[in-house]
Amino acid sequence: MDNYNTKQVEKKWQEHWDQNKVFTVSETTDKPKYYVLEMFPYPSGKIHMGHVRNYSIGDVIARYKKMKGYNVLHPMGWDAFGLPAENAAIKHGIHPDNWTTQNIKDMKEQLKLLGLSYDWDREIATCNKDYYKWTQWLFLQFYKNDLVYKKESRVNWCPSCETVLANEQVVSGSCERCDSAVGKRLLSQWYFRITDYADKLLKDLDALPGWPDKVKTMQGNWIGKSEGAEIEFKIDGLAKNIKVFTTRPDTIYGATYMVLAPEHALVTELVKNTNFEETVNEFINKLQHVSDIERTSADTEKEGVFTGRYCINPISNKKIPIYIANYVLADYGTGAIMAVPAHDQRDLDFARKYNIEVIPVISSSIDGETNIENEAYTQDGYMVNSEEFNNMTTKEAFPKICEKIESIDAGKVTTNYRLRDWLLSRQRYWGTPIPIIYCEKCGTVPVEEENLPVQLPIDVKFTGKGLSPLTTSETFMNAKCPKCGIMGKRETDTMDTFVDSSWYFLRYTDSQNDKLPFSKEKSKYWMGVDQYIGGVEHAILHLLYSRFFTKVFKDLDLLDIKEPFKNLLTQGMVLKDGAKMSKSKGNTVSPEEIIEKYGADTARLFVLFAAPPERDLEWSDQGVEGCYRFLNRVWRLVAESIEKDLFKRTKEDIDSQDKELRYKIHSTIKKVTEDLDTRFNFNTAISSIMELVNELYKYKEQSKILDGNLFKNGIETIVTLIAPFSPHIAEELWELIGNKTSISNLAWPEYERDALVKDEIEVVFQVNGKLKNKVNVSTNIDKEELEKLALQDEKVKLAIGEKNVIKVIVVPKKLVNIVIK
Ligand code: ANZ
Ligand code: ZN
Repeated sequence: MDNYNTKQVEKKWQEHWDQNKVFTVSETTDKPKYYVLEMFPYPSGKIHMGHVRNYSIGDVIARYKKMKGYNVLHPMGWDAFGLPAENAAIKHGIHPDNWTTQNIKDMKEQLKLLGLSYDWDREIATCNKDYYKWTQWLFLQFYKNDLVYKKESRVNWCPSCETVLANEQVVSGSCERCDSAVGKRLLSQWYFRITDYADKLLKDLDALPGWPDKVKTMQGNWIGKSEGAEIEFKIDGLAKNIKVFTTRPDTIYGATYMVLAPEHALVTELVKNTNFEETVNEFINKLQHVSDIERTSADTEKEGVFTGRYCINPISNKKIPIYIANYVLADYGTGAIMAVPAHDQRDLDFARKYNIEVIPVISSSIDGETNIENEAYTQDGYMVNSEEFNNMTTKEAFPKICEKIESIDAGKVTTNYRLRDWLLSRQRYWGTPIPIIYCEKCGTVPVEEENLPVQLPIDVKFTGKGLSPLTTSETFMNAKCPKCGIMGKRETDTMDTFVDSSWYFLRYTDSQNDKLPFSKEKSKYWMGVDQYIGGVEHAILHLLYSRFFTKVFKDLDLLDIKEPFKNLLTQGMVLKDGAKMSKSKGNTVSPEEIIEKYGADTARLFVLFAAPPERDLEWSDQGVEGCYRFLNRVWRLVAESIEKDLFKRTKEDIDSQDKELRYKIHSTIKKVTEDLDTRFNFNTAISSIMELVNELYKYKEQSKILDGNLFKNGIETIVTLIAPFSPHIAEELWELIGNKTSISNLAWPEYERDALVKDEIEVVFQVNGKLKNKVNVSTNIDKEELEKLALQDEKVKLAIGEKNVIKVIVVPKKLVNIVIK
């Protein structure tokens, strides 16, 4: 038999899987379904080790579940719209379409080298017309149901990408993509009404036991539900009220000033034609270019100016000054707060700076001790300085004060969310065009469904400056109004690529459908995704948006489920020398080179063996070498067995070595099955397979007479168990052993219970608690016999010597301890 030739073996089986459509699936089956999905890649042109890890994890699960008898859907596609293609166009003059198509082709070839069990017939690319047509169609359904709207607002603007960004794409004040400082601009933009679903998105996190807690916590914090009250304060000398949002109505007697966000609609009116107008306007201008994140960061100094106005606390009737300040944001709550410096640190910092009164209204003890210096008291406690509410606990006072506020018509209990509506429009070319036409007569008019897709034109100029490149295309810009027929102008913004990726998992269930984005029947059969795998960097945006889309689709009767992903696995990063592999750090290892040198089976085995999937994985050349040696060792074991015809050897009686081996075979099946089933402990599964390989070598070399049947069973077990991890070599060895069916279509082995019952067990003999010997005894041995055996043991006898036996303690099946003196 030949040596292990990775290239030959891997090519042969990749072609075999392709030609025989081994991983093509349909709904017509009597098996239970299993949908395993890895987050689809952006087609940058080259796969990296992070991809190899992500897809290897998915592939083990897919192949294992198939062998376990499931009808497995395992698809792959391309998140193909986005900025890099457009930047390449600007820089190198290549059309984004050509650039993307070529990259997809290249990356697909690289993925194929890994031998992943994808149903390539379902491949999608979000930049293809037959995909984005349906993204547009879905947009129209949102539009019809008032779930998408256009509004003018101050939005995050990246000066370098020349586009707006969603809040989610601003990372500590900088653009997520290019790291430039993000500013604010007043623009008219499209929004999805995701806030309508805030409560559902939060509540249903409880229905996701298969998600990591940390991801659920992150989503929960992002949605940011706060329960509190809206309270109206009358403005002194102006027939207007200011509404504040507070989570602490119980502190209302301690409100010593009021703060409006500088952008609050009432600010201009408050200071108009007063001495304060100038300073207030100056302050507003100064803040214009400071991002919200900077403004509210804990280490930013609290700053503000007095408006010259006062308002009246509706409960205490106290007159308090009105300020504007950097730390109050326009688009949270009502954009105004009652400031309680004694019990809120931000307010205290501000009050100390501007010499504003501090009134404690909560004490940590019932006797009314309060002492506020520079640290606010933010815990619960007992009410003080609060008239009829004094001496109540804060918990008791909270609802009572709310009741009072409601009874005098000064406000109501409310819930507030940190989540904002999702800004989806981008001033970019390489994205899904928004199917809207602006007509002078009819206003904003949606494109009719039968006229979809609104195609991206080819005749655009990429200058990298100014408006969306779509404005440079005459053919695109001018379009007839669907309502009245006169010439109108098309919307030139395109959609955020997160829109494309919020429903791709549904398209896979029905990727050829030309009547609908997906049919109800097919999505009903396959959804939800049984196992979703991807990076934790998508813990908020992508997952939240996909959940939102799924819930909307259910409400629009397009779908039957309320959550898209039943189980989520967030894989760790691939590190080299302790840092995340990245081009900029220059510490990458090329998957292609590793495959070239060792083969895909080794590459896969290494990334699965080196760490549990959720943990970070440190790259190790020795580790890769080790996996390669292991596969060679398996290969040689099979090769020798075939050459020496070992499987044909027969044996009359089974001896203890046979029994041991049989035990090992079946306990390995049990262990690997459990590791794959419940915990995805691929690394420990692989190490138990390695142990079994060692045992078989030992058996081959040391057994007096080799039992050919048992030995073959051991070898076949190894080959079957490694199939999900290193499928090419498994297929090849399986065939060499003489099997006709592809191992990919084989059933996963079941362990035999009786093989796991050892009829001999090891017991320990001790003298005065010290270990003297370990012996194997029959499981049926009784107490007296065990005691006799211990006392006759040579090593025990030696330890007793001339001394007297005082007592013998027997723990059946475990130990005998002999006490001597
Ligand atoms: C009075 C008060 C007293 C407050 C106290 C807190 C502690 P979360 O939990 O994040 O919802 N707030 C309200 N709107 C704001 C805005 N637009 N910009 C900045 N701060 C704002 O926090 C709600 C609390 O944050 C509110 O409750 C309000 O301050 C402040 F001892 O009101 B509180
Ligand atoms: Zn019209």
